[in-house]
Amino acid sequence: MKDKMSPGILHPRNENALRAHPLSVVKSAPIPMLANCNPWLKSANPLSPPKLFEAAAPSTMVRPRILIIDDELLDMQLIGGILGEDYVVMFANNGLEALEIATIKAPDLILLDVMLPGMDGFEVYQRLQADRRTSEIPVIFITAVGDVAAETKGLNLGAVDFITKPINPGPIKARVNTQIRLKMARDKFAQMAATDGLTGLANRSYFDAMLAYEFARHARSGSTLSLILLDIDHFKLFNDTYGHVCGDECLRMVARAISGVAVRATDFVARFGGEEFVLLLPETHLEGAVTMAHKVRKCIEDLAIPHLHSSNNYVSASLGVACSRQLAGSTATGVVEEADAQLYIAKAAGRNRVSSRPLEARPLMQAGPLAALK
Ligand code: GH3
Ligand code: MG
Ligand code: MG
Repeated sequence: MKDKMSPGILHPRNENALRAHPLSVVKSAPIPMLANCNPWLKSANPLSPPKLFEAAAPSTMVRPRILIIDDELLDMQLIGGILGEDYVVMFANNGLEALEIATIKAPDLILLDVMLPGMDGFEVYQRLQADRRTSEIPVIFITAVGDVAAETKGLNLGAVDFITKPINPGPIKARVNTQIRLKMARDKFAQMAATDGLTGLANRSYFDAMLAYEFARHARSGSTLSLILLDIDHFKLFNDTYGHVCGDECLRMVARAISGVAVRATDFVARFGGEEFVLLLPETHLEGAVTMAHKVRKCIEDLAIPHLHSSNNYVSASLGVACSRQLAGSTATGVVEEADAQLYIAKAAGRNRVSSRPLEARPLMQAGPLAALK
């Protein structure tokens, strides 16, 4: 049997004073870098995928990636040699190949020769711009020395800089380093804007973008999307009893527990607000989502965080589950509202439980009043 932390450690002397809690001596673990915590693209367009974390945050974890697009082998080798020490260098010798590599490998910077056979550098640039997966990648044009018209055109199109042939190691390194530093700073900012500072999970605005994107994707493909809304039970009393510092640590532990259960690459966990969390489960039917919700509930119970005012003396959570298939004419907001309604039922039924409507009862709920606002 699991050795649970004893609630007996609680402070006995003054009922009004904050009680000592085992968590108050727990040193907070560093906020984990969660695989599904993706910094998010500027766009609110639901058809535009929020950018993958992996693609956008190479800063300290891996070396930045640079794609060199040039049809002259010697130049490519020369530039590759200059940059290869500090960066992961990839090559393409024509426009089509370049577009493919840029889409798949998400480089941090592209060096693009203006003079290419077939599709020239300007056209490659315009195609990169037109695709949301590549439009944020900074591009430096490579032009022939003295080709002012090409430099002007490139900069007017939106290139961040240009370098000239014949290649000089000093200037090229300096210009590339500057652009990479700027890219890293932008990525870091995007990551921070999408992350909840306390738990390290995705934050609410990032969740909203993911929900819109996943919902649109599922509507197009006709597949199933499920959602779990989770609320910690009697958390106000937890704070009142043990203090907000313990409350914060409790939220971090719960966040880690949820992330430990949602391990599929497509599962997405976010802090919905306060002591509420949300799991977005693409390609998942109601039954699968309910099974997942039970696992999450148990994991939180198994943390065995003492809570004097909880029915079993430990921190627990209630969970509401909804599935896009259950809703007639469902909307993204409608799925959240259904999960919220189920969460309310779980609370009313005694907390520390999972609630969902049976599938047979569909259509279960029309899109709620908020859906009309969207
Ligand atoms: P219920 O079981 O019905 O959900 O009751 P509850 O007490 O959990 O719900 P209520 O909405 O009354 O209280 C939520 C509490 O969550 C109040 C608020 O102080 C606390 N809370 C929200 N965000 C944070 C946070 O970031 N840190 C801490 N420590 N507490 C938080
Ligand atoms: Mg709440
Ligand atoms: Mg609560």
